[in-house]
Amino acid sequence: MKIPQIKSTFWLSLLVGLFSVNAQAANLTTEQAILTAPPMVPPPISRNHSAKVVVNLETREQVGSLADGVDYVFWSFGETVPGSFIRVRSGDEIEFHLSNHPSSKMPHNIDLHAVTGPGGGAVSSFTAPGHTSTFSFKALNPGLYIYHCATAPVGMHIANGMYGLILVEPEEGLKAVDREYYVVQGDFYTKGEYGEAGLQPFDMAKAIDEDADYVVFNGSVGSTTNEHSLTAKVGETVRLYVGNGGPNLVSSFHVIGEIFDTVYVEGGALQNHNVQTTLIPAGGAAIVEFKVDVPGTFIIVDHSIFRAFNKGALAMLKVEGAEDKSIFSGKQADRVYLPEGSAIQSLNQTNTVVTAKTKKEQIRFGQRVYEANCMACHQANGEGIPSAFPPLAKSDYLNANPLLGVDAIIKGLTGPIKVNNTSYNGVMPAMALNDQDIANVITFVLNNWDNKGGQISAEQVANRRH
Ligand code: HEC
Ligand SMILES: [Cu+2]
Repeated sequence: MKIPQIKSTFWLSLLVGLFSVNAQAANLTTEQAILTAPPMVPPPISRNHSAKVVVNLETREQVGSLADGVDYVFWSFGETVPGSFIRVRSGDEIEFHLSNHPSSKMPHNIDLHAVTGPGGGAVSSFTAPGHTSTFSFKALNPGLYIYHCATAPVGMHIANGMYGLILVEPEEGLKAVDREYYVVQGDFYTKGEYGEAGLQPFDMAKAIDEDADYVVFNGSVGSTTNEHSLTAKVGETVRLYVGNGGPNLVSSFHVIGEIFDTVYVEGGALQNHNVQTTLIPAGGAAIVEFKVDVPGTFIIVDHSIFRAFNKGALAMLKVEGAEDKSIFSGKQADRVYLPEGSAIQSLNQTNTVVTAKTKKEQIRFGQRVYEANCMACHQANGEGIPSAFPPLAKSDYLNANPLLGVDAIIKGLTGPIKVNNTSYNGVMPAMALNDQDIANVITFVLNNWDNKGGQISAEQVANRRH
């Protein structure tokens, strides 16, 4: 969710920040934190000394888009989900001002995992609508940390989008890279199922069951895809600051077609190398770095993979530049693969023709042929699979002329066809079945699933071969 707009409170809070007096930090220089909306990250810290850093963050409750046509009332830090990225340096003193917008219905607070102190700041920052709370803390431990709202019911505030990342750079800084991005995963629970249009209320029962309707990066399905993709150029090193707001699910974070050169495990000091997938717990984070060597679109997923393709946990990194065929060739050939002695061929080669004498026998033998050769695509009940394999059940295509079914088996079938008013344009491979088996399987199909009945003989099949 992103509602781009320059906050009028920004300049006011800048002034407050510059002139606020804090005795214990009197000998430190004071600066205003630069905050960014996802997927952007504030610039690296260049100073070599500690400072007093003033952070002004505002909580809001507002309608945003969770998916195409699906709206949701997000609760946020800084008008985005995840909230604004905060970047400080180990040893800094952070003077934190949390403002709760007057339009809010709920009080909010903030628990920063980078804080050493009770509740991570939660109690000190508890803020009613239309109020601002101030507290200070010293960033003692470098690392990448989640922050989140911790107002009761905590799960609900987090489920509505109240989380973000704070980076505490080590004193020596992080090594320079070409690109830095900010990505946070979160799971959402709505009254309607995935994709159900309209304004969807939060579903507490599903949240308790951990039965997520949406698992997304940066607050919505498609937040970081197509024209909103992350970008890089061949040869550059990309660093992703990745968090997981939860509330419930842990992330199997993976970039398809890349290997992480370095992972700062769990966002801490431990560096692992050559990692395919890194686990990011709810309320946790990781820093991943990789050099992009070849161009293309790299898909970022939660490799708990149904979440990626069915619940929204999919983002894109588009890399531009010259191909390097020595690293990745692209497809070099596509030939027909017909291994000798495969099951299909041996059916043809050995002369085990089962002669069925009656229609009843044909149907019985035909069922075996169907189960061995057709069921994988057309399904056990003959209903096919929408937009992939047409139905043989009640098929107007087959019933109009069963010999076209015979043709499909002998020669294969491709190109657009219409079955029961639905268009298909797939590929059915030719099947190396003998005449009797083909006669049997078509007879079986014709006498099942509300088809019109009838019988096809081996002779009829033989005639179609010429
Ligand atoms: C690999 C998947 C696959 C297998 C195996 C397969 N088919 Fe098909 N079949 C298709 C596809 C795809 C089409 C549609 C082709 C098109 O769009 O032109 C099709 C179309 C047909 C049609 C015409 C359309 C209709 O729905 O009536 C018939 C009849 C048919 N298949 C029968 C069979 C029989 C019988 C077998 C087993 C001997 C079989 N198929 C095996 C994929 C398959
Ligand atoms: Cu809250």
